[in-house]
Amino acid sequence: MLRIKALPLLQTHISCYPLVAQRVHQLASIKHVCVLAERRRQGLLYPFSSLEEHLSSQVSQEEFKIFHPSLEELCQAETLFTPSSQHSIDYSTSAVRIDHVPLLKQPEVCFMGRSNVGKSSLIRALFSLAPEVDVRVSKTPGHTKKLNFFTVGKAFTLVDMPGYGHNAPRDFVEMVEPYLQERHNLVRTFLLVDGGAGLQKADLVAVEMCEEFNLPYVLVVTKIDRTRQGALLALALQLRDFIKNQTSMCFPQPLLVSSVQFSGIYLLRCFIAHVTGNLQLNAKQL
Ligand SMILES: Nc1nc2c(ncn2[C@@H]2O[C@H](COP(=O)(O)OP(=O)(O)O)[C@@H](O)[C@H]2O)c(=O)[nH]1
Ligand SMILES: [Mg+2]
Repeated sequence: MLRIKALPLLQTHISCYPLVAQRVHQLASIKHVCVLAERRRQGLLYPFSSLEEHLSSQVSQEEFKIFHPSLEELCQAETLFTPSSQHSIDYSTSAVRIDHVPLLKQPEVCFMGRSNVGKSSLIRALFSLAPEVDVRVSKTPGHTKKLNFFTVGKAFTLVDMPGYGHNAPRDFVEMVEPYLQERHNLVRTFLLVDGGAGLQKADLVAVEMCEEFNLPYVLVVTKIDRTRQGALLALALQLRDFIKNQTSMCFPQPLLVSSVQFSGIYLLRCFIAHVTGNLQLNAKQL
């Protein structure tokens, strides 16, 4: 028999949204994080804080705190991800050809990464306060080459890009490349990197493409719950140096997330709220 006490992170409750009784992750909302003990709370809200204690005081942590909004700002960002009668969050459409991409005015962010990097899981976690949003997961990873569009009220659109693999850059030609090149309302690209695998050849091809097209992008390290802290810290430092020395369009701070434990999800929501122009921050952050 399962003992609920032994599985606190998997505990869920039924949402109060009227039509469908979907499951909502226990930590979907920041208010559930705020009641946790300090150390755990900090680790969920600002994942780098769990790593910094392993860092020698001689090593600069500056780049990991460039984007460091207050708790209040994280809460404000959450309202954007919370549906209401005036603010619906929905899967909108999919485009299998570039000329099927919908014309939209609102700012857009897109998520790209290798198949299996945790893209769908991350988008689900971001939208976990709107559990009826259908984040489609392809049964055959990397097989469906389509762009999925999600609308967040009138505030912004989020695009789930087709996963790529060993065939990159060939994988990019039909959809990814033309989309990135032509999308005028695209304000930020999130490039996901598997925390266990680190930067792979296909990721480097994606980095090159963002650089070539002059697109502002951010590296997001996924599945951080799976990686030992020492290895994760080494990866975070390696990515920081990589960004500093080999890129010009990449945000200097890699963001760390776990869609299972929900670490970094609140910070990423806040980052999206800010770059789409929906949240002013007190301190100059970006
Ligand atoms: N432990 C852990 N597993 C994850 C996480 N995110 C995704 N996964 C797993 O990684 C696999 C691929 O995830 P998915 O979201 O389908 O990746 P996608 O192909 O990039 O959309 C699935 O088995 C997920 O359960 C995470 O944050 N932590
Ligand atoms: Mg997917």
